[in-house]
Amino acid sequence: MNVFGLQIGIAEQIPHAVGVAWGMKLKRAKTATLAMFGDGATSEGAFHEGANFAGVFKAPVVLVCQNNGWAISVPRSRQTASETLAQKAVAYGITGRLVDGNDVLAMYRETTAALKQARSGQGPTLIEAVTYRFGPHSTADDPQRYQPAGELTEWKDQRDPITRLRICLEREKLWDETRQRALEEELREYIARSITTALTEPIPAPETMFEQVYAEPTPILNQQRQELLDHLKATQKGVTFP
Ligand SMILES: Cc1ncc(C[n+]2csc(CCOP(=O)(O)OP(=O)(O)O)c2C)c(N)n1
Repeated sequence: MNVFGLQIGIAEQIPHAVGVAWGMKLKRAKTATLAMFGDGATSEGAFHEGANFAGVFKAPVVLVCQNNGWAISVPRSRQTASETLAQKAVAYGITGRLVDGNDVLAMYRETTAALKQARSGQGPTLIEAVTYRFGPHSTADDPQRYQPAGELTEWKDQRDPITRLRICLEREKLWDETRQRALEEELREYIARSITTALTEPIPAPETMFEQVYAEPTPILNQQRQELLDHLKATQKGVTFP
């Protein structure tokens, strides 16, 4: 699939994307990598190390910062004193682009251009996509405790990217209510079918979580794998679906 697993440590995916991009450059493959991260990630060391490395080695990478205004309860204003996040690109000698992240066509144009630039050996780009978080960060989060009243409503009512694209397409006579309803029905069925398929997948053996962590498992990893197998055997516990 050429897609990396999700990173839990904020910004860790950035050096990975830069490293893979540099590796592909060394192999003379005309390709590029793309990493996405939030505004909070720009305060992490991994972002700065990745961006610096990308600039020095002209790695074919596109860094897309989804600035949704919040890193859980930390507002963008407390994240950095920089006027924009895109301007951080200047210090690393890479292209910076400040884009309306709720404008689908603008994002498509800028991302395509950045990928083309990267693939043709012209260097990396940092795109700041300005947007807004439409829901809580997680099920443990309650934005009402920190979000200024009315801010979310303003973004939702006036800048929802899906509504904006729909209005644009309808104006161009490329979309209408009938097609919208048909698409929604098709997608509802697709999602229901996908959930059924996923739920009928066999449950993987617990020890498979140790696979594909490293090319060669480390002694500690092997030891932990054995401990898990012994534990499962001792407790006779099978794995049950939640
Ligand atoms: C290094 C690190 N510190 C803290 C956390 C806990 N944490 C998970 S998500 C998050 C906020 C992320 O905000 P942002 O980077 O803006 O991305 P968003 O979730 O808003 O897209 C935090 C602090 C973590 N996963 N990794």
